[in-house]
Amino acid sequence: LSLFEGGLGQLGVGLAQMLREQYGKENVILSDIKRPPADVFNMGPFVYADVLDYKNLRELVVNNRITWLVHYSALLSAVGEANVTLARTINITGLHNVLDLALENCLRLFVPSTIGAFGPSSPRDPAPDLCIQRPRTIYGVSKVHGELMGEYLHHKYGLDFRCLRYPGVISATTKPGGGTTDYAVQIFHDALGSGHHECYLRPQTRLPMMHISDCHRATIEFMQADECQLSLRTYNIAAISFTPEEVAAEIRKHVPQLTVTYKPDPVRQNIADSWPMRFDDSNARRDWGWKPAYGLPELVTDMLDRVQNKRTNAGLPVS
Ligand code: VAH
Repeated sequence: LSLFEGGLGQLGVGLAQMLREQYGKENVILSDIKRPPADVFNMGPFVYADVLDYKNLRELVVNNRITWLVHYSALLSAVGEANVTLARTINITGLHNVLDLALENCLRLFVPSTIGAFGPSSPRDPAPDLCIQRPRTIYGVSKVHGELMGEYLHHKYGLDFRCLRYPGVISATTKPGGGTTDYAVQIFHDALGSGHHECYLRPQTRLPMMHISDCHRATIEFMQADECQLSLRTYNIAAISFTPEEVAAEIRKHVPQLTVTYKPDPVRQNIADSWPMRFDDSNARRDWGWKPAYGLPELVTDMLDRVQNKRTNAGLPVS
């Protein structure tokens, strides 16, 4: 039985849906501190859970005989830089609550990390699993701390801690959470809406990215891997790596009228310039068979279809 907290962010609902298809609706509990939309509420069990309220989390784990915890609560890169104290509290104190809970109840724990766990002194093209990590955001610092704490508790107490460093995740029906890669979602909505995208990164800013379906499948395959397969507890996973001008050019093959202007936002440009341009995920491919399905053409085709469907269902004009 798994409990997701931070379940109403960009990733929680879709992953819960996939796990429910495999393990049954009642065996996956989604939680967050916000009221869920009706369709999410009707999808399966949803409860209130605040990652800062240890007693609330412990009651949920005990009363529902939870065995897996998926920890999706975090403030992402850009929003964290605007709320450093809150980001430190949620991303570090919240993480420690989840780690203590996992130890106390012998839970298996999945915690995502990110390309943001690397910094300007890390190898950038590609960044391997094991290298210098001196990130320059509170988000990145908190995620490196999460990796180190999880691995320490695994080696000292045998905690089944599992962590994947996600690239920027591209989704059609859920909003990204205020990060630096969010432009790569917005550009699809703009292409089919106004036809114009104002990009807050420079045209040649290369970042690792991944279709949300690949992200969910990687997470499930990793959670299902036998422990004896894992030579690491934290893995990079990669799929594609593109720049704003490359994704715009690919979209224009379907939406020729798309125009893009570039107005770099210093905060997010500096963050992006400190992150890897590509990931080396050879350990994930070798240890537990990771293999992405969506390249850039497939991602663009799928995203345009899904965003167009979403616009049609919302009664918006076809561009
Ligand atoms: C961010 N989308 O931009 C998140 C993610 C890899 C990027 O961590 O902060």
